[in-house]
Amino acid sequence: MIHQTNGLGRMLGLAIACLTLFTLSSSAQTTPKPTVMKGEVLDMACYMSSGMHGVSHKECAQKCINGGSPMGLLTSSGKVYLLVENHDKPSAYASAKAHAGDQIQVTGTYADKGGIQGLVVDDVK
Ligand SMILES: [Cu+2]
Repeated sequence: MIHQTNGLGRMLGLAIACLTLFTLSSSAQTTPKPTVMKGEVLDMACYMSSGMHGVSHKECAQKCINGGSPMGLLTSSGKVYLLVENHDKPSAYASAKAHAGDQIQVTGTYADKGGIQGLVVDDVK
């Protein structure tokens, strides 16, 4: 009887350990943590070709972005992240487009693919 209880207890312990491990690994894979970043909305065409940004470039940035130029976020540390639309939340990306040259706060999902670091935009403030 005692032996049986111990065996059951060990099995239960193992089952709980497996479940915990499974829960930890699956949550890490399926729900990436939202990232919050602050920075200037860049018109990537002018920034990549000639480094132009900031208040003096605001009007041009708005034109370029309205014309289809990709957007980036220039953080205070000088790092640039490509901003892309979350197809489930297109209004957030549209809101970023209206802030060319402005400082904004973006909440999104960080992604690193093929050397490009970017944020899938979920929310803009
Ligand atoms: Cu421009």
